[in-house]
Amino acid sequence: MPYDSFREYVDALEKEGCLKWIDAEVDKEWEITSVARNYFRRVKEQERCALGFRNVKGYDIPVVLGAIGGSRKIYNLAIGAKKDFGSIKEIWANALENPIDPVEVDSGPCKDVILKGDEIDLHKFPIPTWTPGLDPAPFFTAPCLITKHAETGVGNIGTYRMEIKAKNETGVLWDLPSQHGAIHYASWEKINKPMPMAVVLGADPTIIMSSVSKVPQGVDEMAVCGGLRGKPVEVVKCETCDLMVPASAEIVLEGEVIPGERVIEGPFGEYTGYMGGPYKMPKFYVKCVTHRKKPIYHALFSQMPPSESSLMRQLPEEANIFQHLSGYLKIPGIKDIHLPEAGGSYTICWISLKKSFPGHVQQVMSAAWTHYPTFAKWIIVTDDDVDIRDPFVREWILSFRVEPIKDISFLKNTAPILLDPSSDPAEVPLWERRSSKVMIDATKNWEYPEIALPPKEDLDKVADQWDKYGLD
Ligand SMILES: Cc1cc2nc3c(=O)[nH]c(=O)nc-3n(C[C@H](O)[C@H](O)[C@H](O)COP(=O)(O)O)c2cc1C
Ligand SMILES: [Mn+2]
Repeated sequence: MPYDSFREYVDALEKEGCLKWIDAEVDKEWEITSVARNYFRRVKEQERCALGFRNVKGYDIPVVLGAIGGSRKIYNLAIGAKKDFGSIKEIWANALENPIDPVEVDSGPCKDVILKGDEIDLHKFPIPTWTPGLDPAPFFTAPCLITKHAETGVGNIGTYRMEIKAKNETGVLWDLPSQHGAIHYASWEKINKPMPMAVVLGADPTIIMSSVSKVPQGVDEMAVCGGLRGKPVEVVKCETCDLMVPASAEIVLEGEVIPGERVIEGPFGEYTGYMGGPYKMPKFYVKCVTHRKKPIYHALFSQMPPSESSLMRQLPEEANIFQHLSGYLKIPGIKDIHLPEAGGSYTICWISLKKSFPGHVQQVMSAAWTHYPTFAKWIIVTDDDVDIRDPFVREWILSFRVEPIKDISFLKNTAPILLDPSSDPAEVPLWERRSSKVMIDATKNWEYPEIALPPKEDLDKVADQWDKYGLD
C-alpha cells in the first residue's frame, strides 16, 4: 500500500516494530552520528530499526534516520515488497516500464509555513554533523533536488549531499558531470541563466528511493515514483518558481543555482569510508522555505559502509542492473546480481549466469557497466550453480574458477567510481579523474571435476537424524 507522506510511513514503521524513538537528549553536532554508528555496529542487519531522535538539544523537531535503508525489512516496507530480490526487482522493473505522471493539486501541508527573505534560517532545522572534527559544517544527507533541463524541460530528482554554508546558502556536490543534476545545471549555464531548484526533505519513501537511483537520463523520477507507488504523486507548485514538489513533503527549499559560480564544498565523510574533498562546486541560494507545522527532519545515515546508504543503494541497483541486462538488452541466462556493501554497493558487481553460447560471458561483462559510465570497477561473472551472496563462496570462486592471465581483462580510461580515492590523488580535479575496470570471467571454461562433497542423500540423511550425534 503506498504511503501518502513521510510521516504516514514513519507511523507504519513504528507499528511494524521497525522504528525506535530515542527520548534521551542528544546533541546534533556530535552525538547523533555516533549513536547511529554504534547501533549499526552492534545490531545485526536483520534486527535493525530506524532511529527517531525526538529530544535533540535546542530543537523541537525530531530527526529520523535509517527509515529507508536501515535493513532489508525496512526497505521492503518502504517499497511494498513481500520479499527481497525477486519482488524488489519486479516492482522496480514495473515502475520503470510503467511510470505514472504526477497530478497537480492546489495546495498541501508542505505549505503550512511559508518563509521568505530574512525569515529564512536553515540553522532552525536540526541538521546533524556526520564526521565531527572533519566535516566543516552540518550536511543535508537526504535532500531530493528537483530541477528541469533548460532546453528539453524534462524534470529530474537526484540526491546530492548539501553543505550548510549560511542561513540561506548551501553547497551542492555533483560527483561527476554525468550526474543528471549536473547535466541540467550545464544546460542553464549554457544560456547563462540561474537554474531554479527545489529541495525536498522528507517525502513519501518512493521519492527518495527514486532520487538515489540511476533512473535512465531523460526519464523524470517523479513519474517513476508514481510507478513505484502504483498511483500518481500529488504535486504542488513552488512559491517562487514553476517547479513542482510533493504536496505532502515535510520541508521544501526553493531557490536557484547561479551559472559560473564555484565555491569550496566539503570535505565530507563519504560513502567510501574515507573523507572526500574539498571540491569546487556551485552554490544554492535559498529564496523560500516552506514546511509543515511540525516537520520531521529526515536524514540518511552514510559514511563508512555498511550504512543505510550502502544498503539502500544496493537493493535498487541490483534490481536495476538486472533490468538493464535482462529487460532492456534481452541478454539471456542472468540468474542473480550482487553488489557487496563493502564496495559501497557501487564498485564490485558479481553476476551469476547460465552460460549458453561462446562469448556470452564477455557480452555480460561488457554490458554490465554500460548501465552507466561510473558503474563498477570489478565485474565478475560466474556460473549459476553458486550463491554469489555468500562471501566465502565468492572467494572460493576466485580461487578455483579464475586463471588470472586467461580470465582477467582490463578497460582503461573509464569514468571513475564516484569519489573513489584510489582513482587519482586529491590534487586532480574531481571531474577530470579517470579510472579503469577489471572484468573477470569466473565461469568454468571446460568440463570441471566433480565437486568433492559427500553424496547429497548422505548429507540429507545425517541432517534428518542430527540429534543422534549429540552435537549442537
Ligand atoms: C545518502 C546518499 C548520498 C549521496 N550523495 C551524493 C552526492 O553528494 N553527489 C552525487 O553526485 N551523488 C550522490 N549520491 C548518489 C546519487 O544520489 C545517485 O547517483 C543518483 O542516481 C543521482 O540522481 P541522477 O541519477 O538523477 O543523477 C548519493 C546517494 C546516497 C544514497
Ligand atoms: Mn535522473
